[in-house]
Amino acid sequence: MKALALMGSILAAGLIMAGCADKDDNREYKVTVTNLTNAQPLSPVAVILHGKGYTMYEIGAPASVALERLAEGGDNTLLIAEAEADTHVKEAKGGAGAIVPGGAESVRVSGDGAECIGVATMLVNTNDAFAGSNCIDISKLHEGEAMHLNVGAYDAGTEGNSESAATIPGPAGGGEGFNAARDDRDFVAAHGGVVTSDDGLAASALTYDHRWDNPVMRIDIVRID
Ligand SMILES: [Ca+2]
Ligand SMILES: [Ca+2]
Repeated sequence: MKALALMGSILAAGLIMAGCADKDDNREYKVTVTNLTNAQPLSPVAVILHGKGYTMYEIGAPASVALERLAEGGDNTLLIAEAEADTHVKEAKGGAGAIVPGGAESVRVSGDGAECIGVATMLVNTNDAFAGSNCIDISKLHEGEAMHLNVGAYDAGTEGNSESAATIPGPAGGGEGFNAARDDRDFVAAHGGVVTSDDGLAASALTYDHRWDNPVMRIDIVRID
């Protein structure tokens, strides 16, 4: 009986501890990004846990310089640094490296009171195509629950889609990344896709392999705490 009583008190203590953990406001999410393209490596992702007061980009509005740097050169550092300095952002993290076609990477972010997860990455064999979502609503995701969505490609609108080798930083071109000039329509919009040399754009460094059908990326989110 004594042993049983002791077990009972240990069990009770365990439940109380679990109860305390549930009241902890810190929430942790595992965000897995999967590259669904045929020949478009994705640049190191930016994953941002934030409230609705923060906006990474807006369809129809000019891209920030930070997004321009990511979309033209695959460089997420300014985007992450600016997000970290924003009071509406709980945590901003970069991926470990490029994600090859068919590959995936997981990034964990945590904080309390966030409503959204934002994700952005460049399709590196393009001028300024990126994929992502400004605000994936995670406010109703309970601990242990998962959600996923597929996303298409956007054109940052900050570089003309010449497809020339000199302007494509990915392995298909080996050319320039970010350039401060804005020789495009200067607003973010859905990407119409690449033309490629196989479809008559003689100066294009791209071929049929580099085309994509949307979606280009899958995002899986699991709330783990
Ligand atoms: Ca463009
Ligand atoms: Ca530019």
